[in-house]
Amino acid sequence: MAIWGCILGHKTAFITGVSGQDGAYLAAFLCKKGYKVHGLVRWDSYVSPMDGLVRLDALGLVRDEVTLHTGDLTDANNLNLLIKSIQPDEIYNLAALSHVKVSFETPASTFDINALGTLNILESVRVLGMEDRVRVYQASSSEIFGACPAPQNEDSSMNPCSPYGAAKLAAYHLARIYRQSYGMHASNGILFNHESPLRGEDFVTHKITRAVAEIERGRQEPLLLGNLDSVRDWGDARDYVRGMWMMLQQDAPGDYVLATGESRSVRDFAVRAFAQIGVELVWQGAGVDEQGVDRETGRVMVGVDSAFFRPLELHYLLGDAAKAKEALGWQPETSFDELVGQMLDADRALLDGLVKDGSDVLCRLAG
Ligand code: F7E
Repeated sequence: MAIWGCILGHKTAFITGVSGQDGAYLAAFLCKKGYKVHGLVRWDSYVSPMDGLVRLDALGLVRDEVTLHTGDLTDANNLNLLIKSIQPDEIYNLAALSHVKVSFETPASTFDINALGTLNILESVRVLGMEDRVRVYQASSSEIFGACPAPQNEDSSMNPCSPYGAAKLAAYHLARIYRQSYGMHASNGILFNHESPLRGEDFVTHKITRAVAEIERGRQEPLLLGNLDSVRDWGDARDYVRGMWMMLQQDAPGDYVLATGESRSVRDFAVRAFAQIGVELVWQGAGVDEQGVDRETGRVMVGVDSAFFRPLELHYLLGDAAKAKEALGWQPETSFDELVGQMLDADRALLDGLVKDGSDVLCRLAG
């Protein structure tokens, strides 16, 4: 099947974590390029099987374009059989426990999925003797840098400060070891934070835009956040999945940082999002007593809740993507303001019921 695919010019891709933000956008991107796309989804006892596939559904991909397989990254035999039957040209390992704070609560399963799961993919490719024909993308993360001073690039020291970051660093090294030991085309995409209307609402950006859209529609409770001074380099997930694909089109594998090179604090993000509904935030108080107040009305819009603090915080991330720009020709295309505006517009449309489930807006934004 793969041979015919090659003759016809169609490549086959296998995406783990296809139902997540990046998986859905990457699947849409590859389908547009003519790839045959297979995706790994974990079984879960949803009320409706579609509940776990909302992002793919929003991009119109569930029924026709993506072949879904039930499986689990921690089940090596399951992965072996799938990779053997799919015969992919490219594997994108995007499946992960991706919430840094949750990784402090479930460190063992985080390590199983994020580190051992990556090992299972690499080992499958090796034991199936496919290392000469399969290219592997490993979703690495700026969390591997931890406390390293900014800006961070491929040569920066890696001192993760979360179980998530430690597991991602182990996976990063495994990809390099398999590349060096077996000549495998395995590349690490060291991606800084990347957001979109499909971002889970427990990540700070979407939590903020959703709350702002709700406040615009009459919600009275303030938005409660954790560390307001944490700084991140926020880009657009749609730009970043393009970069993943570019890495696997290179003759040689490598490790690449993808980032915008611009950093902002959580506080800045909130200020920008509230500005879009005509609210100018001013800050009063300090620490857990700090509040973001509407300058005009004096109403409290943002408060601090220590429940959202992490046992150990990564304070400052700012990426230097010079290598990806030079070697891949990659550039982020969406500005920070466009990103905030698009996320807010998608939340507004969902809340207004302009679209049944956001599909129209999300498809338009899929790029
Ligand atoms: O937090 C602070 C929080 O959860 C960003 C994942 O995709 O990017 C993501 O990890 C910052 C942190 O993302 C709240 O303490 C304040 O400093 O949106 P986040 P993250 O932890 O940076 C990296 C690159 C990944 O690889 C990960 O998979 O915002 N913060 N208040 C808050 N964070 C959350 N979630 N909720 C708050 O209320």
